[in-house]
Amino acid sequence: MAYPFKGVDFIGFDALLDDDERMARDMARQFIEDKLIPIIEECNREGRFPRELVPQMGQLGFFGANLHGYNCAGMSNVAYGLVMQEFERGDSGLRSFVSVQSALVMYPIYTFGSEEQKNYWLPLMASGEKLGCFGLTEPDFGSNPGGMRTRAVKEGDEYILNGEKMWITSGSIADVAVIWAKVKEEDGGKNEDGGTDVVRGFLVETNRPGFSAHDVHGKWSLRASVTSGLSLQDVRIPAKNLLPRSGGLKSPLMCLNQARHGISWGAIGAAMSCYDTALKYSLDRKQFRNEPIASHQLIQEKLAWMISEISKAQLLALHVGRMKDDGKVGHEHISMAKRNNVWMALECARMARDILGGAGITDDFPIMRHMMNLESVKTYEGTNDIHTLIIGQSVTGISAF
Ligand code: TGC
Ligand code: FAD
Repeated sequence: MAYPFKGVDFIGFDALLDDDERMARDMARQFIEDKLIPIIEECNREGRFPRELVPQMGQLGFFGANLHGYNCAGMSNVAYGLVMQEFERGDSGLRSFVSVQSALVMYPIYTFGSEEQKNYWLPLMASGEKLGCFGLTEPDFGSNPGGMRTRAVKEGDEYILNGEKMWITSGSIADVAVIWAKVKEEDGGKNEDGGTDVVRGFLVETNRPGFSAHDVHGKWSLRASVTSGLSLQDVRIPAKNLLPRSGGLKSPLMCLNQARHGISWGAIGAAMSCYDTALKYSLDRKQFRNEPIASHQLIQEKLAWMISEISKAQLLALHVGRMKDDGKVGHEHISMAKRNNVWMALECARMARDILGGAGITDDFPIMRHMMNLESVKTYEGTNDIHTLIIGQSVTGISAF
């Protein structure tokens, strides 16, 4: 199959993948090339999420792609990562949407849900008929979600939820929100340490009275993705909407590992787009002696840096993905991949923009859009500095949070 984008592979990375992994990547690449690339600059300008793409994304099996059963594609974690790479080559906003649907909503239902919850929600979410969002962050608790104030209180066979969530991807387009809230022990909080408040997950249908979502406007980043604040005021849900196997802050953090793994691959896609654009431009653009700017050593130094860092990022993501597939990965390894690869992509975007000179600031090219998107990617799912501290804690045994 021939696509305008041929991939970026300096070190024979393709040979490290199996047929299923290459097939998943190529399917995502073709979808992004055919459906997203032609409309993404317009979506970005308008601040519009391309919702019309959702049904086809469901048909192609992109939602919950690394989950098994319940109409999910059952891909390996590496194949799933390669799909995220292709989505983010298109736009971080669309990759974010898929990450949230898959890693932050379907994964917790799959991992912590009852059989009834799984049978109902997972097939509907795999097809894209139902959309989800993940409410962990609050206005006063971002890097430190353990401080959350959202509460669930049990009354008869219902829970009543109160609280505010902030910066929630897909908040106002979701049919269901996975809401993380503190619960008293006597209300179903299972605290093995004897404490009284335990963080647990709840499935909150967004049409319940007392639930509202308000979109964040004026974003310079992830403009093709919906970001919302959520308000829960005496929202009553049936007790059976509790995710029965969730218990403690560890549960939402396990979901973050899934999403951070996807981001470590996605960032490579954004970097590939920037590198590919800058390489082509530098071979075309002539300055001085009527020769392409690619003939100058300072431009070659930038291209060499980019292709080296992209290649190293590919190997890191692949290794961590293989460890994940083997059940041997630690969350600190995923932190390293997320931190390194997002930093690498942001540096590539800045260098690529520089190579394009003035042309680099327009949306005739995708670079500035990627750069602005990556500023959010650097912050969400744990900031760069929080991942530094996670790695620091792992190597020293001392928490510096
Ligand atoms: P701490 O006491 O360290 O940990 C509590 C328990 O959890 C365990 N743990 C983890 N388990 C699984 N995966 C992880 N990544 C884990 N990190 C820690 C830990 O061992 C402990 O277990 P146990 O058995 O002893 O109870 O908790 P802490 O309150 O000190 O916080 C730790 C910290 C700072 C690392 C954590 O809170 C953190 O990661 N903060 C960053 C918050 C964050 O990333 N938020 C993301 C929100 S969602 C989002 O941004 C979506 S963006 C859209 C998109 O994905 O595209
Ligand atoms: P803060 O935690 O206030 O951090 C501010 C600065 O202080 C950062 O530089 C940080 O690194 C630093 N800092 C904090 N603590 C320490 C420390 N101990 N030591 C050193 N430095 C520290 N959340 C969800 O729950 N669901 C979503 O779907 C979701 N989607 C998002 C989409 C977008 C576009 C964005 C921007 C965010 C989204 N988030 C979501 C929230 C995201 O996870 C948080 O923004 C992130 O965790 C950081 O929290 P904060 O913004 O409150 O920053």
